Amino acid sequence: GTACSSAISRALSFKLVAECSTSKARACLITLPKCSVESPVFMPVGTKGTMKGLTSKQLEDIGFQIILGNTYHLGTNPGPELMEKANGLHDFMNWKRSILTDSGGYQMVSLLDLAEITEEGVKFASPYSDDMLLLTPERSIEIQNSIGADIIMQLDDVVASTTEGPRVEEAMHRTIRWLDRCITAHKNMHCQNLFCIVQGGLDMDLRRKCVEEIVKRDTPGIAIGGLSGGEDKQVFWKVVDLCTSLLPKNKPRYLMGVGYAVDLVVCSALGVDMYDCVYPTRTARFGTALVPWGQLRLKQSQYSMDFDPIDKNCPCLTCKTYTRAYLNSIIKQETVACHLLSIHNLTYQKQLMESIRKNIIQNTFPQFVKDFMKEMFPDGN
Ligand code: PRF
Ligand code: ZN
Repeated sequence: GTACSSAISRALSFKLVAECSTSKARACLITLPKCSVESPVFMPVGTKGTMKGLTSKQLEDIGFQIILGNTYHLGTNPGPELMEKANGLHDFMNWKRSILTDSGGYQMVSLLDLAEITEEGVKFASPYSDDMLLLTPERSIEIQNSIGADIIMQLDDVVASTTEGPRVEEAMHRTIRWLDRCITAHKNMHCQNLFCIVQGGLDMDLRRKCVEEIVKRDTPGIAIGGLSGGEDKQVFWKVVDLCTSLLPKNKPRYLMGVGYAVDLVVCSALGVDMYDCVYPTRTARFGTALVPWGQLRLKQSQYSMDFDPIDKNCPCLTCKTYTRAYLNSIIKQETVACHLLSIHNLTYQKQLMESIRKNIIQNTFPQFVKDFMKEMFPDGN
């Protein structure tokens, strides 16, 4: 795999900067090999300047300190050899700050419904050829070692959050067995941090058992997976609340696949430190802008004569340069509008996380939550 250049320091140091006195919210400093990360943090998905994706330069300008790197060459096209030749994903995409990669199985299971899960791993049809590929825990780690991200994820067995019965328990136990295989396979302990993932569906007992087991493995950080799949919000928040209550306080907690503003605020109050989601860029592609009072669907004709920016308080390039009317008029030539809306939506996410962090540090987080909710839900629901 892409070799580590240094074995001097630990690959992650974690500092609690401030704790809210009325909720479980915390502001932390997570120091990774390439860049420090201030949390709570939202990680955008860094694609290579495609339709909904922004360039590394644009993500850096918005101020992101860590992005999600694509594991976009799982096994093929052209494969890990490319990463070896490119000297890792940081150099390849010219991103000098931190990167996290996911293990790939979840993407395969959720994107291609042809995936089949066995004890060996996740079997799926290659998106590039007629081949069947088998992603084992060992293979996932080998690929992620070659990509060289600062944080890598274990392969986990994810079931839809609405699944009930023995399959949920099986997936939880298999996730722990796969964690052990990932730990054994991991070659770059001193420069890449392997995070484990809590599974167990919406079952409180399974979540409790899972946390108890994986915490023993003492990984540098812990993710909460298997949520945000259409389950009831109250139940979703309850599971997060339980997990954060059981997790060690001195390690980062990463809630996977969560990115709605209200969830970022609530889950930060519950003690989550890291998030990722395609939502802000995906919704940009559909012509929707995120604002503190909800969303603007800029395709609607009500904006065709509206000469205000998306949000007059937003510091982004799009809001400083263009009106709602202009965006409405170009939205059919998708690519440009999509980029401008992605810049705005990611700036909104970044600003929201900065506000959360600042208010935790200044011990004004409870009032911030009240103000946020009042603006987002003026009718109280
Ligand atoms: N596991 C992995 N990646 C994920 C998730 C998960 O559970 C989610 C939540 N459904 C998003 N991304 N490996
Ligand atoms: Zn803006």
